[in-house]
Amino acid sequence: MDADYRPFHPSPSKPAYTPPEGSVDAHCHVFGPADTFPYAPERKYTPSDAPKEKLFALRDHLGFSRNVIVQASCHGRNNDALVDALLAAGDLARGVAIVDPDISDDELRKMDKAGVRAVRFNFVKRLVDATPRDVFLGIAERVVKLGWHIVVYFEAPDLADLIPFLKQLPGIVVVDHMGRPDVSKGVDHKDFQQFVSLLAENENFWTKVSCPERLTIQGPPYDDVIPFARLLVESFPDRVLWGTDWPHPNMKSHMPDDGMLVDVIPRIAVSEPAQRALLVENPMRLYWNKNEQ
Ligand code: 0GY
Repeated sequence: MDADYRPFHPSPSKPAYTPPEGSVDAHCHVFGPADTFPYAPERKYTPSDAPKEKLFALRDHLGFSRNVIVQASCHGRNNDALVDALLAAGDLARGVAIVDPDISDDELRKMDKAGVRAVRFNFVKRLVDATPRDVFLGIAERVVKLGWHIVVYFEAPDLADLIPFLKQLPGIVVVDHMGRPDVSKGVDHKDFQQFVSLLAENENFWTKVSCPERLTIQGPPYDDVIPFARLLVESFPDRVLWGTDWPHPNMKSHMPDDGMLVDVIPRIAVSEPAQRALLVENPMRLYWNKNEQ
């Protein structure tokens, strides 16, 4: 683990909010353990191990039923830890992989069988070396044939440049962490409004209303992030997902208490139908191909 790396919270509180039956944590990771699943040589950070058993225990502790486990940059394009977790979880988890452009159809099929339903394209410069956009497009065209979708991670200043590329992607495109707005600028700022317009004008775009702990300037209980997430939930109720982002890689300011993150949910999805859509119906439709729980 890097010297300045913060491990996940050792004993998250029990949330006051009870998620609806069948809720999905749609953005979380597994890391290592490194002696079984070594970190990628090209990684930009070395986390503390965050194995599947800990993730599944957190899921139960928080009152969730399922996970969508997202491949993180520290494991590069080797999805073994992800696939191992998916196989252990059975029907209770789905996965988002990061793949090589020359991955074989056979390997893609194996991942599909294990529960992978998407690939992730990462544009965050501190996390990855750049991949040419035509390489990403080639991967996208292959995986949509399997019924998979695309997850993208970028930061707000890069959105304007990325929009033409994002619009070329086939199928559903899910944007991580609300496109990482600068919350000090407010929801009416042109940068966030550009993101809102992207979703308004392109019905294949979804977003995760996640990561208040990463976006906040004020800190917990994350009052400064609530208006951003709430606006998205209210504008696009059937295209939003929520996730813990456990084990919260690269947090510099503080390590969140996952119970407190769950307590943000009723502040961003105020009504019971909005909470059911966010936590159950939307992720079940996208990752389990089911209209209802
Ligand atoms: C997240 C956020 C981060 C890291 C990664 O792939 C990754 O390493 O996604 C980050 O550092 O912002 O969603 O886990």
